[in-house]
Amino acid sequence: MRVLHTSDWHLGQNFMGKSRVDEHQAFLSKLLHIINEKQIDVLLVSGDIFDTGTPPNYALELYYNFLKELSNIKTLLATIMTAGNHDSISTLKAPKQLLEVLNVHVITTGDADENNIIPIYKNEALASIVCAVPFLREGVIRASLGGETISQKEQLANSGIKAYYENCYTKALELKNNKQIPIIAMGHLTTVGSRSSQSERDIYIGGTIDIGGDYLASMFDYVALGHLHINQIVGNNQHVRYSGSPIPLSFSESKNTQKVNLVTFEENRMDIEELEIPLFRKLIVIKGDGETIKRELTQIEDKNCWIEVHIKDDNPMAANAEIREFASKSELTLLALKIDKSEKQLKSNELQVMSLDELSVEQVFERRLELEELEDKEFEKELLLNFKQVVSKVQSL
Ligand SMILES: [Mn+2]
Repeated sequence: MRVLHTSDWHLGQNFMGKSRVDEHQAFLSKLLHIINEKQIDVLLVSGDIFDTGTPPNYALELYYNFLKELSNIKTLLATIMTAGNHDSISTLKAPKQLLEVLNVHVITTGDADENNIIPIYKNEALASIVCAVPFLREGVIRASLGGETISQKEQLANSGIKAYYENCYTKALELKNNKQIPIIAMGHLTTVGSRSSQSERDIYIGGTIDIGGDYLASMFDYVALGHLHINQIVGNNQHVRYSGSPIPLSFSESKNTQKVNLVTFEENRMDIEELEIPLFRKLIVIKGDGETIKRELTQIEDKNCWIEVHIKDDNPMAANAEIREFASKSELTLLALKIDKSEKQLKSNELQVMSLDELSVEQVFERRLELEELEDKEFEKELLLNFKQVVSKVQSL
């Protein structure tokens, strides 16, 4: 029994105005290759299939074309996909019944209507059971518990998630009926002892939900997690793992190695292998003064890469202009240019140069308003208030 575990594809991600379609295409081709070559029985995708609730059409096309290709692989018994916090329930759910025909199970909410305890049959014998747990939204968690107090909300969410997993495990045990087969769980959440990166949004506002790797480890034979983008083992539990995302999703992830996990169950043995996914495009972060950055830019031969620079220079305006000009001449793609204050500036605090992506929409307006040097402070307040109202109207469209 060979299981391939991946997650956090974020298809359709808009990366500072750039599309990731080529990178995703390269990854999905590689994935098909691995499934064929390693004769995978079950493919697990633990959430965040798409980057947003309304994925662009090219992302849907990628997804469906990939599923079509999967259906041509006769050795593959089943594909199980769960919704992550980025996914829209309705987008994933719409083709659910059609996909079942292709042995693709899509689990979106994990509520009572969805049968998320999935038996896998190989040569007509029960070979494994997968508890396909998606990102658990509040309603589903609350349904597995009674009562609620605001101060204990976080604790309740924790016990709600625990209760949910216990429930799944009990159902799986019944189905297992004392056979010697592995029970696998999927999940989309943070767990104790795991590392995170900048591009993962907190699951719940105001705190960290943490049901702990040890807890999951005590029940299941393998836990295929998603949500954190770095491939990792949770604490000391070799069989509780994050696959990580197959492409770096932010510049903060540029130093990660992208992987998928291959889990092999044989007799009573389990073997886990991390398979590296080659980078289609490199993300590069360069920090330093104008001269240092220019020097490092000269050394970049791969014109396909995307670059973020952090300028720490006594004359950031000049450095900024020089670096931009240099990058465009050398046909390098500079996606973000940030200005860090140099020691000298921190002392004198004279000129403050900031890049737009460090400021909120309101801050930009406030800065602009300052330039007007208005005498009438009430009028200024009124302008700001009107502006905020317009912004919130635009954002709610
Ligand atoms: Mn994610």
